Amino acid sequence: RTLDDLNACITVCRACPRLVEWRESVATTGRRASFADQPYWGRPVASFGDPAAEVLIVGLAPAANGANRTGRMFTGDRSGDWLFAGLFRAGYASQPTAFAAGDGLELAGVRITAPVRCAPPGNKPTTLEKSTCAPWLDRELELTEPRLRSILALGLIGWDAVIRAARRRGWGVPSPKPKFTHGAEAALTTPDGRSIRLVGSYHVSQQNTFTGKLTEAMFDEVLSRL
Ligand code: DU
Ligand code: SF4
Repeated sequence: RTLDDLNACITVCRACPRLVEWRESVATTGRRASFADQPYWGRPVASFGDPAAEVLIVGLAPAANGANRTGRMFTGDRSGDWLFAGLFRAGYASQPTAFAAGDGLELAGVRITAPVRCAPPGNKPTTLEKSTCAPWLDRELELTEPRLRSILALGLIGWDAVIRAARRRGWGVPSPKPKFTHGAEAALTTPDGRSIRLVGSYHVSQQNTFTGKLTEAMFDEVLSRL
């Protein structure tokens, strides 16, 4: 199995009834007026980026009118505009903008994934939905582990999902459990003794970037540690 096989499997997953309903209803009758003439993806969103990445970015879940529309992680909303601009400044992205799957954007050294692959109502997945989707993240870690050097968790949900997945994979996780905050760092250890650096950042959502809770300088500093 390759990362492409994994992505193919993910995009046809229907394991969470509430999320299947929501992702599809947004994509049909619930489109935002400004996108009403566009096709919506309306399915689970696959990981995006470099299959040989040394850095894995773990977000939260697709946005209803962002990745649930364009079919690509963080593509087509303000969070993504802000994230990809940062990845471009750091040299990971081939261009600073992202608007659709065919826009030419490529990531080098970075792969973007999420602990929940379907857009949840109010951006809030339930505990059951997080645990139902967790095996996809486990497989992502398994397949990227050989080259992985660091993981950037965007927000508390991503941070917790990575720690849980790391434990399930048999990685060493510091005890007590490392706490999430912006700039938090924890050393995870693979079974073959390699250290993987987990770094936390406030999520790149508008709530944080419009209010100045997360500034470009703060984000650039975190990216520089990956
Ligand atoms: O398998 P585990 O990592 O020990 O997680 C226990 C249980 O809680 C599992 O069903 C996942 C779920 N879970 C989660 O994955 N993420 C959360 O934020 C909260 C609960
Ligand atoms: Fe499947 Fe994950 Fe979507 Fe649930 S959230 S339907 S587990 S891809």
